[in-house]
Parts: sequence; structure tokens; C-alpha cells
Amino acid sequence: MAAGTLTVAGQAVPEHCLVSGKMHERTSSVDGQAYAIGFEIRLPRNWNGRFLHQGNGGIDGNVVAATGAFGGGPLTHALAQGFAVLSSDAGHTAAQGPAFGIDPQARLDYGYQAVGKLTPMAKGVIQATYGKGPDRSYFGGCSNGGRHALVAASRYAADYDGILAGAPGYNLPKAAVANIFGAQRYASVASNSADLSSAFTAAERATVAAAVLAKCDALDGATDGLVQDVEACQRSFNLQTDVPTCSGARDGSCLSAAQKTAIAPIFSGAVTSSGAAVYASFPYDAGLGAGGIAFWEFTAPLALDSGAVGLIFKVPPEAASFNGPQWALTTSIDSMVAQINATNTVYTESAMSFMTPPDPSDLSTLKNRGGKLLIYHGVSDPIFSVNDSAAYIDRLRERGGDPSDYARLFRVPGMGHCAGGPATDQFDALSALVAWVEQGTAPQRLTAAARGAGNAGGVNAELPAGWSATRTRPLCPYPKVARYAGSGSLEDAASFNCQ
Ligand SMILES: [Ca+2]
Repeated sequence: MAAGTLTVAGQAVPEHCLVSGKMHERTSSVDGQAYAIGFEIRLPRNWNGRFLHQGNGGIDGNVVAATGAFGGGPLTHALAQGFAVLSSDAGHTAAQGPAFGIDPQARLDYGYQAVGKLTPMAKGVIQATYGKGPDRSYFGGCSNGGRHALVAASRYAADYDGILAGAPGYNLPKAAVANIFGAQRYASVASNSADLSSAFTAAERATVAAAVLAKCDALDGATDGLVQDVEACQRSFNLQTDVPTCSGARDGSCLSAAQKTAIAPIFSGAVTSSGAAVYASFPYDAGLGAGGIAFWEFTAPLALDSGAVGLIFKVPPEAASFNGPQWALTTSIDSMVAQINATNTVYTESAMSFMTPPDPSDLSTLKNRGGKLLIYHGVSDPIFSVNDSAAYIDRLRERGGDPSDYARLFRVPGMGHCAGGPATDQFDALSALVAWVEQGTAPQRLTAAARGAGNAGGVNAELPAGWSATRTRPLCPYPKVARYAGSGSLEDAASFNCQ
């Protein structure tokens, strides 16, 4: 592939070789469908000695171009930096949709086994190409790709030196059920039963986001449109008392009492009928009013989560022809929770087994070989909660003391799912991880930039009008937060400290 054959965010990718292939072609004895693990490896002429396994999003099924792009912009395209990059479909095709979950082996490949099969193959291709294997191996991705990364940090730690996990849905089956829980709550107050967004309109979400900012923006020392002290905000903000209750018809400037009753549990965290937590809480944050939220809150539960839970995660699965949206709105959350933990003679691993790290509090293999884990997560992410990533770090601490010498979480205030929202969402987490792994330089802060007018990585249309197009902020290692130093420009990361 000649230089410029491939461009990413307007940047020409240097000359490289492209190897495409399939592994483990087979026909399922359960559903009769053809399966294989499809992949591509891009091998740069000017190789930097590193291997990156790129985890992809959603339910996989696509061999996304192996460029290794993370963090909202063009800064961290691993291929352009000289990494050899692997990408795969994780063992099924997009044409199969979630019905690949009818096949038990395809479930396991999607969950973790494709990674185990691909890794030695890719290292062998690198060996054959360059005459030696990689000096260092990395795994990176966001969303389900972040889940792949965290699962690899646990299951395949001997094969990887650095793990970059963006918005890791490492409890993905639970998160999917929790999102359906949200849909059922929204449906209970939707003024138009065919449109869940009528339960919490764009104007109403903007009203709540403004109320969050009114209560929380200044808690970090800077009234700048960012809620950087996440914990103080959760202690301070109260949906019931800080958002006006409509005295008459809903007009966007208030929530009805019924709306507050329906919506508050989505933030405090989905529960079963006996009050047991299904997944995690979600923090109130300024990004709630951003345009990208509506897809995850109102469309995804019926269009995506229903198929994922019904066909990929539950035991037994529904029939491939089932009516997913109707099923999601009418099936009890309790039964879904039971079925993502269930097994039978055909489906011998539960979804909570094949989709998650076997023991999320144990990173001892990675730690003991000097490997590093860097997680980033948007505080306004509506599908995978930043609080679940914080809980991951908390569990490491509870089990083995301060994990900061091998695992750090960087929260991104205002950012939605992987990118976007009123946020500084462009940052080079991959280079920070490489410096940590290879030079032992632990990241004290990541400098993140807003993608305003003229940004080469693509302009973020959700930035508030009052922000500088080139605003920067430090992203801080959890539990630290960025606080204004008391002097200096509010548009400059240098005016903030991680404390
Ligand atoms: Ca602030």
C-alpha cells in the first residue's frame, strides 16, 4: 500500500503492507452458518518494532481498518507512528448481525477466544515480515474494543506489555440490561409511545445539564462549562430539588414529578425487583445535554441492546427472528439478569463469563511482568459508566494496595461515549502508555484539547460557543481531579493542577 493510499482524518498513512485473511473457517453444527475469524494486519515499511492489537466496537463483525486510532482525533494513529496493527471481526460477519450468538463458539470467539487465536498468528506474521517478533506488544480499543483490551489484560497478560482501554464495557452484558432498564423507565413517561426521546426531550436534557452546571461548575475553582470535581458534584446535585418541577404542561424548562421518578433510577443505577444493582450508577455531568446522548439512551436499547441480550448474551437465546424492541420493553429485568448468568448443555459458558475479565480485581500477571494499563472514560458516557471504570481501579486498590504503578484511569469530563460532547476529547493516550511501558514514565496528567474550528482531527460540533477553539485541559489520574490554580487563562491546561 503506497503512502497516501489510506488517509485517516486527512492524514496520509505512510507506505505499508496489508495482509488480509481468515482463521478457523468452519460450519456451525448449531445454526448451520459459516464462520471464520477475519482479520487484517498492516505492516509499515518504517516499523517501530511495536505491535498493536486494535479492538473494535459494538458487536464486532467488521474488520475495521487497522490504523489504531484512539482518543477523538488524529494524534494517536498507531499505524502512522510505525506500529504493526492487527484488526479483526472477532469471528463473525456484520451480515449475521446479533444472530451469530445462536452459535456457541461464535459467542466465545466474540468474548475472548478470537483474541487468543489471533495474537500468536499476528506475532508470527510480524516475525515473517521483519525477521523478528515485536519488541513490545500493545492492545487498544474503545467501547467493546476497550472491553477486549481489559479482557486481554486479564486473560492474555503474558502476550501484551501495554493495555489502552477506552470506555471499557467490561461488564457489557450487565450494561446492556441496564440500558434496557432505562428504556423501560423512559417508556413509562413517554408522551409518544413510538419515540422514547419524548420521555426526556432535548430541551429537558439541556435544562438538567444547565442545572448540573449551575450547581457543580464552580466546585473545581473554574466556572468554565466543565464539571471536573465529579465526586463533589454528585454530593451536591439533586435532581428532585435542583431541577424545577413542572406546575403545568411540560415545556422543556422543567421535569414533571413522574419524569423525575422515572429518570432518577437510571442515574442511581438499574436495579432488579428486589433492589439488587444490575450494573453501575451514572454521574450527573454537563454532557447530558449533548446531541450524542440521545442515540444511546433512546435508540440503542431497542435497536442494539435488545439483540445483544436476546441473541448473544442470554441462555437460551431467543429465536433469530424475535421482535427485539417489543421483547426489550416487555421482558422483566430480573429474568434478563438471570439469563446473562445462565448456562445449559449447548451454551456452556454464561455471557458474564465469556464477556468479562475472569477476576477483575486480579491484574497480577500484567503487573508482575511490568505491564501497564491506561484507561480513559468520558464522564458523560451514557452506555458504559465511568463509575464502573472507577470501581475497577477501586477493586485493584482494595485487593492489592495502590495500583497507580501499573493501572491508571483518566476521566474526561463532559465527554460522551469514546468522543464528543462539551469536552476536551483529543489526547494522545497511546504515546503516554508507550512512555510508561518503555521508559517507566508514569503519566501524571494527559493534556487534552478541544476540537474547535480548524482542528485536523475533525471539528466537534458539540463544543459550547464560548470556548476557545484550542482550549486545553489536563486529564487527571483517578481519583484526582483538575482544579483551577487561581490564575491564568481558563482556556489553558497550564492553569490547572491535578489534585
Ligand atoms: Ca468547572
